[in-house]
Amino acid sequence: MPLSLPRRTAAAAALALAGLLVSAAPAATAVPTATAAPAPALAAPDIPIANVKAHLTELQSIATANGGNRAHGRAGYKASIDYVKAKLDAAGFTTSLQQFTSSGATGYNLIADWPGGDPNRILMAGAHLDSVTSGAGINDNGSGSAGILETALAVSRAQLQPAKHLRFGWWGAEELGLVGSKYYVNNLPAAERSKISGYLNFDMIGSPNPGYFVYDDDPAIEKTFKDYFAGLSVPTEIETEGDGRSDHASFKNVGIPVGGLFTGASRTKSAAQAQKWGGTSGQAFDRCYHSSCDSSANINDTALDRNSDAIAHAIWTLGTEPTVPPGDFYENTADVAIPDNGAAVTSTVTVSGRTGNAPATLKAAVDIKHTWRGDLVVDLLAPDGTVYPLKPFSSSDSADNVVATYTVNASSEVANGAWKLRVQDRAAQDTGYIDSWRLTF
Ligand code: DTR
Ligand code: ZN
Ligand code: ZN
Ligand code: CA
Repeated sequence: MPLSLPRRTAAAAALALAGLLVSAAPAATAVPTATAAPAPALAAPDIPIANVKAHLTELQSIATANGGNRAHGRAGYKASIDYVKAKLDAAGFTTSLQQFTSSGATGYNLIADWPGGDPNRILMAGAHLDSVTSGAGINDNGSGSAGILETALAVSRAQLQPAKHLRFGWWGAEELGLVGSKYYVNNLPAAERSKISGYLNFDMIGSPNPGYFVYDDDPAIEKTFKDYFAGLSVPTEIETEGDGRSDHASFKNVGIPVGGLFTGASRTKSAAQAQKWGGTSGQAFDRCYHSSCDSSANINDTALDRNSDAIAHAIWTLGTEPTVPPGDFYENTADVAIPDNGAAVTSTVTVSGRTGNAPATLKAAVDIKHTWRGDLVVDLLAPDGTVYPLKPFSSSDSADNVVATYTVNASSEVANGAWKLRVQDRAAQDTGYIDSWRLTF
């Protein structure tokens, strides 16, 4: 930091006196400059719980008429598939039945595509439709099957035209070991798998003594669900017993981002959980798990309603995300004055429309006008507050301006959110301002 006042500093001082130096302008919300500003997310409709329950009533009737179950290889399963398919055909979906054999019996997956959307960016939601042989499987998993069915019908009612292509799947033989979903994924060419931007799984979403669990796999999908429940002031927990225990595992095993919701099975609800969710502590989330009593009476309507609405929220939110090609950048060109030898200031870019985490080679290009740049400390702050130092203080660096591009490994950070450039002038006299900066993914 020099003894005399360099010409630039005097000029800056004059501007400051005249009040002409731009003050800390409000952080502009940056938008991807390579594409138009992202379209605002459309609000999902409420999913009528009565409609979801009507599907469960039908699945119960099917089980009752077919030996009391809807298990793989039994008449009740095929009747369940036929019921769901008929609803989707009538609603304008393109459906297909995929047959497979397991344990000597024919199994069926039902795939339903909603026409339109980017065929190279597919958002998929799925649920297994089969029950165990001991019962009707209304919570496990009529609940998930009915929740995505009614959401699909809501897409049709809304004639939704999302950016992504929407696909729904109802799996056979999950109870035999994820057989149907594994068959689907294994028979999907790699080029087709890579088009699936995310798979959402719903297996038991109406447990009678419910918990509200969110899968902690893909961070963007997880956040979408957690934000929804936060909007309801319903606390959630990370789903910890499910890895490998439902159909999302078939997709996760081939590298497709997954997420989902779960209201609990045979594990016992703790006192703390009962405190935040209600219900009965010391009792299983679903006392009828894999039992003959998993019937229409084995459903908590509030849990089923909230989770069905959460499914719709995720489909509308993730499905309508704009295309943000990789390598795009987000910038803020608002000038922000840096107080001489004073408090740190920040400039924010809000990243949206991305899924997953930031890259290991996230680039922060900064343009700071400032004499004797050694005065400055420059950091990048991730949306969760993690600090990535970019430039340290230097008592000897007398050059002007910081115009540089820094590469940071931000692969542990969720891409979407408010990223901040933080600058502090830690020595008296020389002053300046943030001119602009940008993040390139
Ligand atoms: N395996 C599922 C039920 C189940 C048990 N734990 C989890 C965790 C996440 C999803 C599902 C489950 C079944 O019996 O169908
Ligand atoms: Zn089961
Ligand atoms: Zn299940
Ligand atoms: Ca500027």
